[in-house]
Amino acid sequence: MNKLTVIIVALLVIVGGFLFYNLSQSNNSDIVSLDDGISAGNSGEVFGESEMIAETPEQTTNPKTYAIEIKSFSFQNQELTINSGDTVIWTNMDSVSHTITSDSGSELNSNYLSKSQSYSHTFTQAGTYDYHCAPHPYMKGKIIVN
Ligand SMILES: [Cu+2]
Repeated sequence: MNKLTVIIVALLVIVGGFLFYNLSQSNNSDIVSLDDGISAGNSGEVFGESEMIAETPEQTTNPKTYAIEIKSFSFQNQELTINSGDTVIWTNMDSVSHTITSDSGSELNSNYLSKSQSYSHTFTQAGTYDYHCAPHPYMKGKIIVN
């Protein structure tokens, strides 16, 4: 009975030490990721965050989402510079329908957006993306992806 108790206590100490070691490792990788330049965000889930970084070490910045309003027959940000992986959401504020349509190619190809409808697109390749509104070709916009 006494020996069994000693063995159980010993096992608990070993398991506890192992868990503490892993916790230290997690904290270390978290600090490294901050040094890599990850923009400060919510760090509520330390375990989840370090797991994600461990699986995708090539990802060094958090993707961002940008909003562009279409108002008075105009794209409110006529030129916007973003990073690869970022998402842009266009929202039509006019009563007239508009589109987001690439000048060349088919990267941007929205349906007709009626009032308060949105179109979103995630850019995964660096480049300059010129676009217009199909029924109003004088409405112009440009997304620069770094
Ligand atoms: Cu339009």
